[in-house]
Amino acid sequence: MNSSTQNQISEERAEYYGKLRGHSCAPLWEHLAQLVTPEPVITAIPHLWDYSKIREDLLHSASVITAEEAERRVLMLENPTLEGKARITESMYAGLQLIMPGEIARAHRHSPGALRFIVEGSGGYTSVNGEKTYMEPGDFIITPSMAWHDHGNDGDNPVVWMDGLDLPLVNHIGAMFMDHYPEEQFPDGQPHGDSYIRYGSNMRQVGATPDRSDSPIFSYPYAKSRETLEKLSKTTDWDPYHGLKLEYIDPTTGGAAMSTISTFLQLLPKDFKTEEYQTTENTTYSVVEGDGRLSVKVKNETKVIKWKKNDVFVIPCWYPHKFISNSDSTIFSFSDKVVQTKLGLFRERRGNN
Ligand code: GTQ
Repeated sequence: MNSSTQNQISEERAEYYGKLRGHSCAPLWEHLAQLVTPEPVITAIPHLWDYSKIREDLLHSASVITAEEAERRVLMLENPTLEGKARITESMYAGLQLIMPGEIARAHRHSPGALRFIVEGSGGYTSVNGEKTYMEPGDFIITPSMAWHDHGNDGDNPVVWMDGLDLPLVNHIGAMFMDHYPEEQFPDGQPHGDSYIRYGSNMRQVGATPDRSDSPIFSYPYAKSRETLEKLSKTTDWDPYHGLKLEYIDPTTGGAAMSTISTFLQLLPKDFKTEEYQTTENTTYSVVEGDGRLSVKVKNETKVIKWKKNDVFVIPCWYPHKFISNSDSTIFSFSDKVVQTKLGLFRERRGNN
C-alpha cells in the first residue's frame, strides 16, 4: 500500500469517525487495546501520608474553621495521581477528621457507608441512630449506609480518626443520597455499648433479626482485637503473605462487617518479611503500632516506603508488594474486597510466578 492510499484511508476514517461522534457512536477498534487490557492498568499509585507531618496541618484546621461551620472538618487524603477527585484509591475515599474538645459535628445521613479508625485522643464519640459509641485509639467504628450519625468530643484533647468511605463507588453508580437531621444531634436512644451487648457475645435474643446489611455491632474495640491477635499468635502459624491477619465480621452472618468495605487488623511480629503478594483489592492501611517498610513494584522498579505508628498508606490494585517489620506491628486496613468478591472480580497472586 503506498502512502497516498494510506492517507486516503485515514482521511476517510477521520471523516467517518467525525460523523459517528455526531451520532453519539464511537469505533471500538480504535480503543479496544486500552479498554480491555491483559492486566489491570491503574492510575492510583502506592503512597504514604506521614502522620507526624500532616498532624500539624490537621490541628491547624481548627483555627481555620469550626466543626460547626465545616460540618465535617476533614483533610481528605488524595492519591497524588487522583488530585481533585477525593479518592485515596480508585474505589475508596479516606480522610483524617478532627474534633476539638466540646465540638459537635452535626447529625446527617448518607448512602455511602463509612468507617472510623481512631488515631489519637480519648473522649471522642460517634452516635449512630442515637446509640453513642465512645472511641479510643485503635477502635474501629461503623456508620452504615443511611444511618443517622453525629460526632463529638467530651474529652480534654483533640480527637483524630481516619474516615474510610465507599464514596467513589457510590458516586460512580450514582446512588447518592444525603439528609441533614433537623437538630444538631440525633436524640439519645440506646445506651452506650448496647449493640455490643446485643450482638458481641456470639449470642442473640430469640426472634431478633437485624434489619440492615452491615454488622449490627457499631464498635470493635482495639483492646479486644489486639488481645485476640496476641493470643492467636502463640498458637497459629504465620501466613507467609499476611503475618496474622483477621477480618472484622458481622457476627450475624459471618461475612464482612460492612456490605461494601472489607476491614482487617493484622499483626506482623518483629523482623517478619512477607512473601510477594498481588491482589485486585485497593487497600488503605493505618498503622496502629510498630514500624517497618513496604517494598512495592511500580513499573518494574522497586519502591520502598517506610511506615510507622499513625501513618496512612495505600496499595492500589495489582501492585506486587512485600512487608518487612522492624518491630512488633499492628496495622488496620480497609479495601473493596467484599464488593469485588460479590461481583466475582476478586483475584490474588501469591508468590512471584
Ligand atoms: O463523618 O459523616 O470524611 O459525611 C466525609 C463525609 C466524613 C462523616 C467524611 C462524611 C463524613
